[in-house]
Amino acid sequence: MKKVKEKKIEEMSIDPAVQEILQLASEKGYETVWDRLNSQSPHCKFGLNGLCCKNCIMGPCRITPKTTTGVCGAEADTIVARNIVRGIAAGVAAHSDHGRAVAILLKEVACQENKDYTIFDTEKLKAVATKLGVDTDRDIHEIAKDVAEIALKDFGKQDDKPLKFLASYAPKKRLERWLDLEKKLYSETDKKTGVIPRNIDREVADSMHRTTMGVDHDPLSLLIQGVRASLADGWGGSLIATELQDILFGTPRIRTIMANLGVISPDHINIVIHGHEPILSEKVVEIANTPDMQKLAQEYGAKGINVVGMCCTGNEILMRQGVPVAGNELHQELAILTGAVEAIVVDVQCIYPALGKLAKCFHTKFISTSDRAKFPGSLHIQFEEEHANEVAKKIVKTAIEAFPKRDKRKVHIPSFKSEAVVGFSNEQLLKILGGSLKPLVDAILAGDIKGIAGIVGCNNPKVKHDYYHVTLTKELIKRDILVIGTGCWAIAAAKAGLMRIETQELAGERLRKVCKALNIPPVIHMGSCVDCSRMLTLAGAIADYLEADISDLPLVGSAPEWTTEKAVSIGTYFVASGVPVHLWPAPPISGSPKVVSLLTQEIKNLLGGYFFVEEDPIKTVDIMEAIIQEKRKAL
Ligand code: SF4
Ligand code: MSK
Repeated sequence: MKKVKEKKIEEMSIDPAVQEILQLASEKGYETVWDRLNSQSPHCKFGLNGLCCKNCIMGPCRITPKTTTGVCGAEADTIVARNIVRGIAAGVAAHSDHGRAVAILLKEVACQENKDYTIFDTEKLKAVATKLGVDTDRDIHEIAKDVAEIALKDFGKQDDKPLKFLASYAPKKRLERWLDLEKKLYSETDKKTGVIPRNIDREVADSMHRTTMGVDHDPLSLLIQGVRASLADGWGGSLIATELQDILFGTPRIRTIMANLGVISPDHINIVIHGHEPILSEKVVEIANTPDMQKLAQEYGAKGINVVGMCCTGNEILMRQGVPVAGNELHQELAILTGAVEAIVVDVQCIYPALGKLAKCFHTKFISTSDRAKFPGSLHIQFEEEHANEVAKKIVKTAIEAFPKRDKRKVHIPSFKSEAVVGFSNEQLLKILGGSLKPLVDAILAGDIKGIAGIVGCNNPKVKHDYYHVTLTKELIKRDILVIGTGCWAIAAAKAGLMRIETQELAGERLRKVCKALNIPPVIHMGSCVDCSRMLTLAGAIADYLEADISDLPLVGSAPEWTTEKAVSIGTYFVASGVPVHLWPAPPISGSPKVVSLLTQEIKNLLGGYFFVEEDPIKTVDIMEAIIQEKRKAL
């Protein structure tokens, strides 16, 4: 196979801290994700086009112009649709399992079976309870128990009614549209099918069931189930995770943090927390900051303990505790390569198994903590919520004990770090707006805010790291389009300095005026991947305020450097909620013109949202602006 040309370091990332460490890795011979991508390239075309099926052992089957069906007779359309639905189901499962863990913890705290955590934000608890129709004129623990039970029921109920969280949070016109679509689908297909999720786990199971060999072969029916599963994520599992985490750990409020590898301290014991679930990271931050642990760190010769975040668990503790963030997805190996990390502590999702081998080249302890996520080469310290304080202490002590083994000759910490204003929960936004959405809606109606773009998702070494995130963001604000977002995009924007108040100067005149009046940057950090639900509920609130549907609003979405199956689920639930969504790299569907047409065109008539694919970020913004202008005509 033809070997691909190795990329130059400046083609790999726009981040100077990343370039500096990649230079070091290249000189010292450490392998990174970019090297492994190079070894895997060029990728198999069947996989890239979605034309490979291994759903039964008569296969694996590949579709070519000569062999147009698999052994069972499945055609390209079926195979491509099945593959994408399986990806969505995996993404839904990941986000929703996260939400389930939080719901279980809330119930344990409510029943006072777990004393290591408390109900931190009673105001948020009452707000969530009111939305769900729970009586709030009672003891706080009783309210929390009912809220947790409703959440858990959304994972396990067996009736066909909509998820309670979806029914309570989705805007009125959107709910009506989904119900109308169900009626249409019932009559047209004469069979029970629909887009409204009934039970989060069931939608994952249904998606897996119908994509096994010999079940559902109709691409539309398959994709409709993909939509239903994705909605069980956005208006179900992810929403539950966000809302209940706010109750347990506090609703984010505005604060200033620092972002990039420069937050790693040469004099402190550095603990990087990476993954997704704040249940673990909140505790590690809390315990590391206790006088006992700080004193112990000093006894070992360090100035103290410096906890920093990475990826979405980084976003969680940054939003709630102001913990600095060392980077996004592609920084995880680079943090170890600074030689100054005593422990990289991980829970679930987006963690490269390569960390095990790399950590062994340094004094770094690679600590896994979830029974769901074990890694070759990791030190496993099982996190148990009921003994959270004890386990967190053990983790922090393990990091402290690694400090004397740090090899000073290997320490190389790039100095780059940027300030960022973060913590924009919907509650905070509302507060900034004076308690009502009116100023925001008025600014949209007047055209001072031309539209809102939500950017989400990962990094992907196939594209220049952070380049798409940053270019898209700068170009959008220049055109008076407010940018909000989550996940690794949010960290990219923070590192690039785009979340500073001074970024107002990069915005178009009209957007700048609004941001100055509100004293906010034009680039808004809304949290972790599950917090995409904050963007959904914000869109829903604007829609309800205007008595409109989300699809009537000048909103667009993008996942311009996406990697994970979770991003497919996120993109799909935004489309299913009425928002056009841009993707780059292209998803693996090009092997079926039928599926491409369903997801980029026909779905628009069904749900109002649709996907589009574009590599060039400026052309992408042209398309986004055209969509926004079109929607504005009907406002
Ligand atoms: Fe091949 Fe059909 Fe089995 Fe897929 S399900 S591997 S297409 S025989
Ligand atoms: S962490 S899902 S790489 S955004 Fe949520 Fe980043 Fe994507 Fe993971």
